Amino acid sequence: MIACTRDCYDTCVFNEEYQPLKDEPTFGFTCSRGRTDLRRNEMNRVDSAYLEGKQVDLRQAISLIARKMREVKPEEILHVEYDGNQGLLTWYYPARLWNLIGAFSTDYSICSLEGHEGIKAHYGTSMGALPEDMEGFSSVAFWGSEAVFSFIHGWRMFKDKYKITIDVRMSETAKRSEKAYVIRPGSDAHLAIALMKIFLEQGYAKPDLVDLELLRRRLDLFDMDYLLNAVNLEEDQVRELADLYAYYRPLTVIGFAIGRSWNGGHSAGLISLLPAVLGIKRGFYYSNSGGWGIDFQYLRGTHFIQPKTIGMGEVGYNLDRFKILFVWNSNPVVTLPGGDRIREAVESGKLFLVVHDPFWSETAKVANVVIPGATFLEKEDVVYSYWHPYLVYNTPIRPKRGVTEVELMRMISKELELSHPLLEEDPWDAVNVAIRKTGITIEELKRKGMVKMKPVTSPGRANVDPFPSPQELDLPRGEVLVFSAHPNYTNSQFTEVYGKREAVIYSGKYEGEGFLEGRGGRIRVKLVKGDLPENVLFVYKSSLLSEGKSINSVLKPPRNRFGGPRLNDEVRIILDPPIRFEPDITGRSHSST
Ligand SMILES: Nc1nc2c(c(=O)[nH]1)N[C@H]1C(S)=C(S)[C@@H](COP(=O)(O)OP(=O)(O)OC[C@H]3O[C@@H](n4cnc5c(=O)[nH]c(N)nc54)[C@H](O)[C@@H]3O)O[C@H]1N2
Ligand SMILES: Nc1nc2c(c(=O)[nH]1)N[C@H]1C(S)=C(S)[C@@H](COP(=O)(O)OP(=O)(O)OC[C@H]3O[C@@H](n4cnc5c(=O)[nH]c(N)nc54)[C@H](O)[C@@H]3O)O[C@H]1N2
Ligand code: SF4
Ligand SMILES: [Mo]
Repeated sequence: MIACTRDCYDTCVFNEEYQPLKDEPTFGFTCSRGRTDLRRNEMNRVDSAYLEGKQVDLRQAISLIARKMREVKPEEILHVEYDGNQGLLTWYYPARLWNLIGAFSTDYSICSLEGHEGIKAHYGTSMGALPEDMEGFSSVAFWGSEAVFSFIHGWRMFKDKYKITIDVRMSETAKRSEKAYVIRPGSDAHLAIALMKIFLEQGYAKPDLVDLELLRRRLDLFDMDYLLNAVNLEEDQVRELADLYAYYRPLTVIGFAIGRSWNGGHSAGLISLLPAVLGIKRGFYYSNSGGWGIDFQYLRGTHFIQPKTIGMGEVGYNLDRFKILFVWNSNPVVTLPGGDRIREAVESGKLFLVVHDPFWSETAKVANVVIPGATFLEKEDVVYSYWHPYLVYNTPIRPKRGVTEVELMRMISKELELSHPLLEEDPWDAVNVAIRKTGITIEELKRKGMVKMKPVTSPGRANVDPFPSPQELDLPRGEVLVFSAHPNYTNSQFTEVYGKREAVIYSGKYEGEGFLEGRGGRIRVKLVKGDLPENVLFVYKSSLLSEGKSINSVLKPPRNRFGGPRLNDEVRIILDPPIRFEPDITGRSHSST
């Protein structure tokens, strides 16, 4: 058995012939990436170790890495890794080496941290509905989620049910839903508050899961007109949505975009309260990763030593603090704000960059040292999902190429003559300890291939507080750049199969070429006019590169309430050549673009 390890809700499970399992959670179908993985596995691979662009022996590369590490202070080393592969031995366990030596870590906040914290603040857990709970719902509200592309099995579950979408544009999910509400970017907290006010006023609210008296006091601080103005909907529309919520009692799917938007954690938390106010138990779903009881801290060794951390949104702007950057399982030159500055720091000789990746990512291409990685089809690992409850033991179905993360960690430790129980613990023993709370042993998992976990936490009663005050909520004034998944790519991956896509900014008002300007700088971009609100600019998060520079090079995201970066930030478009106004035949002026 083998699970797709990509950062994806679905975590599809396949048999040895790489056919998607007929049973849950995969139901015999997968996405375009899943269908091409075997072919992709032979493309664009890093085939040996490289030093300054030249093939070298792996041992030579390792000894250079160790020598460089000896020359600097531990806190001048930063390791950046993310969810390129969700395996416990690929993503988590190898961080032990870096944590033990006292290197800087990121806070892993680029994607979902903010929303997790926002929801946890009310429920003590961010664990939401399981697939089996979802089956019991007759309706769904996709809130800031392009589920048609990003969550294909979740979407399939609700395809024939009543679907409501709340987005800042007519997304594909919105178009295929029975009802869609297009609101002002970042005004989700305001909308959730307005809905709660109507739930109380109309007698829809139930006291089973929340303290309604306290909630009423918090809600009284908000004026309905102010809320309606903020969300940019008519009162009738918000009342209609409240009625639909009370009637259909939908499962609320909270997309990760919510945490990366204005009022991020507040919005995620307040949206997650809606089902509780209606008395719906486990009525939301965000990400279940924190609910299985997998001890990620143990795997990373952070139960033993707490590393100093830097915000993932801030890495690109703080490179002068570091002399060595060690990257695996992520492609920060493209995907992190200011990530292009990594390339500049390497080229100017200020930063020594080591990348471990099976593929020639944009970050690998600019690295001083590249170490070839093995793909998930080529190594043993344990894989969990942030949606379904199945834990999978991955058996390789292709011959191994390159080195695994565990092997690399071991080689570097050995070269540095490091010895510590955390480094010497057998990785399978470490996994066994880390999954103890799930009640599953590694022995059982290896034998069965796939085992169903029982969550260790479940959202019960919800705390009304921390409820934001009107002063704590803010709204963008200008145009906001928003992102979503593309069906053929996972973040920056799969260009070897589906081609490189130049960034295109879709806008409600601009067409042509110009500059995209944000807090971090400006780049030249192509603009295409589409059906979008005036204040929304949209780009697929898999086509971030414009003339070789990532859209992330203009983003310098402020931190949201719980520290997550606000990627969906305000930006400006400067048309170049600028719009010319010419009189038209009616004598009024019109724009030529
Ligand atoms: N502006 C903007 N920026 C964004 C986003 C956005 O919406 N807007 N989205 C953000 C989000 S949601 C996320 S999750 C991040 C994702 O950011 P990244 O984690 O950088 O995502 P990927 O592009 O998927 O890069 C994963 C890398 O891991 C490598 N990889 C795959 N398997 C393995 C393996 O087994 N071992 C090793 N060593 N490497 C492997 C892949 O080849 C690839 O280079 O990007 C974020 N960046
Ligand atoms: N095919 C495919 N699937 C993927 C991925 C992929 O790259 N490709 N990536 C995976 C990863 S890493 C992630 S994080 C998820 C992402 O899952 P997605 O569903 O792609 O993205 P999100 O960023 O959660 O949500 C995107 C939606 O939120 C809307 N939005 C933006 N700002 C706001 C706002 O302020 N309010 C509201 N209500 N809506 C807003 C956008 O218009 C967009 O339609 O998907 C995962 N699945
Ligand atoms: S990327 Fe997602 S939908 Fe596609 S095969 Fe992997 S887990 Fe399944
Ligand atoms: Mo993500």
